[in-house]
Amino acid sequence: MRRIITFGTFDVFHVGHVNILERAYSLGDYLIVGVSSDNLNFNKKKRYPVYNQSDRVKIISSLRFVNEVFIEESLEQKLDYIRTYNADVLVMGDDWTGKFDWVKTDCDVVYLPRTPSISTTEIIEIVRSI
Ligand code: C2G
Repeated sequence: MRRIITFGTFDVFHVGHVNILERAYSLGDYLIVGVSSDNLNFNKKKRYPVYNQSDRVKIISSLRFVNEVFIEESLEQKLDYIRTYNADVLVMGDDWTGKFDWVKTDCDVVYLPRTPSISTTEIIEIVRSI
């Protein structure tokens, strides 16, 4: 059994998120998703996500190709999470290419192409301008 792990904020959930999670699952048999905490986002971007972490976890948990969900408290703990969840493969979008190669000691790392022309930031801008 091949266990896949991936991470993200998944704020204002959209089809780009569905695509990466669906493709991540298709690389193995069991998909574990680390949803970044509200505080992690605030520290990184100086704003809180539109959807709070419990709502984001609820949305991700409801997907049929997601088997397990946890809150990612820190970007630096990738390796601890990979070990805790016994992951064989780390999947990230290609906006992160090269950034997590340091965990290759413990698992495979695959960067998948992002879905073009959609992002949370863009959706927020569109809704703002309506
Ligand atoms: N994504 C995608 N296509 C898009 C938008 C996003 O494939 N059009 C992917 C991203 O590459 C990422 C995942 O969806 O793999 C989640 O994206 P974000 O919510 O933006 O998460 P991010 O801020 O990249 O993750 O440890 C990583 C952190 O949790 C932050």
